[in-house]
Amino acid sequence: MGIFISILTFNRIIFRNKKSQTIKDNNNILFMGCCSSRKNNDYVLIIGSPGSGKTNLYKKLNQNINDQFSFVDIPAMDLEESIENREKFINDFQNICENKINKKSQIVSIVVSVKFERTDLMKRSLLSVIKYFHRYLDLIIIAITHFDQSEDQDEDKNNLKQQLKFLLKNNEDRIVFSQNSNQNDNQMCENLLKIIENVKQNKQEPFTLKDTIFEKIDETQQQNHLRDLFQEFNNQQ
Ligand SMILES: Nc1nc2c(ncn2[C@@H]2O[C@H](COP(=O)(O)OP(=O)(O)OP(=O)(O)O)[C@@H](O)[C@H]2O)c(=O)[nH]1
Ligand SMILES: [Mg+2]
Repeated sequence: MGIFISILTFNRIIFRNKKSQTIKDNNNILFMGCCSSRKNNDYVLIIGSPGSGKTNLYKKLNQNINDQFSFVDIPAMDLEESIENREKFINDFQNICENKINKKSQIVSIVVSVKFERTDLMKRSLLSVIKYFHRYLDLIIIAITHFDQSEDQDEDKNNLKQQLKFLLKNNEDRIVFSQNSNQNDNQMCENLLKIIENVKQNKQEPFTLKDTIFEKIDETQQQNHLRDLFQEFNNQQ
């Protein structure tokens, strides 16, 4: 079993190596995510499943929120679809974050967008994203998009807050509702802004890729890992 897991890890490292080589060979043309060109160094990532309303939300935030935060529209997260998608997302995400996290700037919050639909489907979509950030649950804010499709907004708001708060350490205050109607945009953005400020103030530790599946394995680590693997393999012979 130990060997099996090790071989899987080994394959993953090789695969990732190949991928980064290809990217390098392509004259460093990397997808960097869409990011507001503000001077502010506090970044807020917008992540979510394909078609969950990330770009729409990103545009609303840029129109309505002044210079406090810089938003980043992260490519769709669909890590279970195929190994190619997964590896591509990991590479892109590493590059985006490496670019954003430095001495002067930090990622203060992660907004996870989810489309308003059947609650079990929303839970599944949210879990498929949030599970990769379990170390940073305190930074997560849920944005429920397409809320114009709700027939009873007050009731749905209450129900969803109760049903989804388990993803936010029971803090239902970190859920916002977004819809296609200009008159509500300002209110929604102001609301979200207050939540982001709160999250930033209560932040325990800075966001890094360490101990997430997005952590970059450095060359020495890879070499050591390979050496250990071969040694283990030879000992079995
Ligand atoms: N009715 C309604 N439509 C929305 C809302 N938000 C987004 N849409 C529509 O849903 C579709 C997908 O929205 P996007 O913002 O492009 O979603 P995305 O998550 O960026 O999509 P990908 O980047 O492809 O993963 C678009 O046609 C939007 O116009 C909303 O709140 N209400
Ligand atoms: Mg998009």
